[in-house]
Amino acid sequence: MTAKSVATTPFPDQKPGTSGLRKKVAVFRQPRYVENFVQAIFDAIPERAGATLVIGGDGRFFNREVVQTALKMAAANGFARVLVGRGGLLSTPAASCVIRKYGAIGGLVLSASHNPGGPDGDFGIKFNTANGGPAPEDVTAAIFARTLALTEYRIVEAPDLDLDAVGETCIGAMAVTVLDPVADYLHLMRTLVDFEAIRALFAGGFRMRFDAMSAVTGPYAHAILEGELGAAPGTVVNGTPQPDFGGHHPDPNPVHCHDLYDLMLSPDAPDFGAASDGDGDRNMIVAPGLFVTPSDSLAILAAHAHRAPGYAAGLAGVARSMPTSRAVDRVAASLGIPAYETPTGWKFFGSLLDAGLITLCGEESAGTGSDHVREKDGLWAVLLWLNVLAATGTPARDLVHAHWARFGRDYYTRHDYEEIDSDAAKALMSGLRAKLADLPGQRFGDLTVATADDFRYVDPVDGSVTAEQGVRIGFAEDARVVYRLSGTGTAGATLRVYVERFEPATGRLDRPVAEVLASAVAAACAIADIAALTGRDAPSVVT
Ligand code: VG1
Ligand code: CO
Repeated sequence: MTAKSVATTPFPDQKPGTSGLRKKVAVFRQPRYVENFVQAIFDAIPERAGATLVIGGDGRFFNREVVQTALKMAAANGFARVLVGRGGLLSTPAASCVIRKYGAIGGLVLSASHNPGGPDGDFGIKFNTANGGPAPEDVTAAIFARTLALTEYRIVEAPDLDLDAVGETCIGAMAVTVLDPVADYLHLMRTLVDFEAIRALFAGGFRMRFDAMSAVTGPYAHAILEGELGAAPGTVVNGTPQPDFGGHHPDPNPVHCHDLYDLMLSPDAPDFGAASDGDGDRNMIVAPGLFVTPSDSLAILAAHAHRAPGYAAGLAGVARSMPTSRAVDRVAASLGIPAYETPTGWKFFGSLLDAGLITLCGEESAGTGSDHVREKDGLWAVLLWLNVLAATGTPARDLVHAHWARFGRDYYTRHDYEEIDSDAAKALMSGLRAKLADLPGQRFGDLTVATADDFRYVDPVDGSVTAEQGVRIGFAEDARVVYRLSGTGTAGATLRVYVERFEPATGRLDRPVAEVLASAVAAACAIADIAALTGRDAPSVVT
């Protein structure tokens, strides 16, 4: 079996975004498109000869074809071994786990996460480095630069491998191990959370629903929740991964996961509801009658993590992305540990986790994680919640209310304006940046602007600087608005507007979120002139 070089020419649009390269499936299916990007990644790994690579994806349409292509290219590029999940499946956190456990040099994670799948949906390829985390900015910049200079890619001519049976095989001199995608992840979870306590909880009649949204978490949730922990059969719904996610948008929020949300808000609600996204790194938590915002979930887990065996020694520190509410900062202050604020995207947590500065971290976009892997981890968050519920014996809803009664409540909402014109979006952001200096002191309804800036991050570990990470407006009344453009969309631009307002523990903690935030939302629209510049008088999605 010989490797051959195939002549190619660059594609100009292979710049990785917030989380890898994401495009419509039709873009990825252009001849040489996948090959070019994979070759550019491999060229960015100078030490690849003799190394181990991990390959896996969320099972969406085109996953199998890209796995086969990547395997043949890995063989032609000198890797000694590839670990691939059975059926080409690995959830994003499981891929991170496998990279770290087996000392791989990195991995290809094939996913467009929460974006829809199927032939008309999205596909994505992300490179994770040896720490198991998304490649940092300097690596993605090198990959992009390489995509613009490619003249050839390398591949072996070989028949497709059978990926549906666990075991050892090879392509030429390269060994290929087909792994059970769940096993290593399950072992790791056993070391972090108290399976015995959660088993006792379920044995005592605790009822839960987990919606896997026809995506990759299904097999993990079936095996762990129903298999290991004894949750009643039927606890996991939509548990079989589908290439098109059953036609749904696998984004675990009250809008796209409304079946679960509606159930949890109905009189028939079980004790706990949770869901995960396309690639298994996001989580939604819903208590009976109460959606738990991801920002609150992070704060609550930080306050109670010591109840789980993996975190019994306490937390070194915590981090959140800038648009995430400050709820976790309040917990950190009470624990006397540092709280870091990073740009959006999990890659920015990597250096803090590697340096041991933080133990838990999260984002407002339903991402929660810890130092156990270098990705956010949906099912892990659910298991940690179950551990906390078992250890405290407190119903989920009461736990949230008790948290607010102690720390106050950060009322929070995010408004997304999807698929707006790219030039209009850029004009809106540059218009905002141009008036930052004039905003302080201006009044909008009952709010007065106190601060206005564009978030610039200096990584405390390696000193790297990332600028223009979102415009943030702080109000004297302890409210905040943040604007940024999405880096994961595949059509036009998406404007995200993040709005929050703090109510101290002594204040009113159970008001409707929309009511509390109405004036801040109005200020956000007025300051950025959203309706005039985007032609939209309402957001497409409110979470
Ligand atoms: C979004 C979220 C961000 C998250 C990213 C990847 O990015 O806002 O918090 O890290 O998706 O998550 P953006 O640039 O579209 O706002 V996932 O589950 O899509 O890998
Ligand atoms: Co995801």
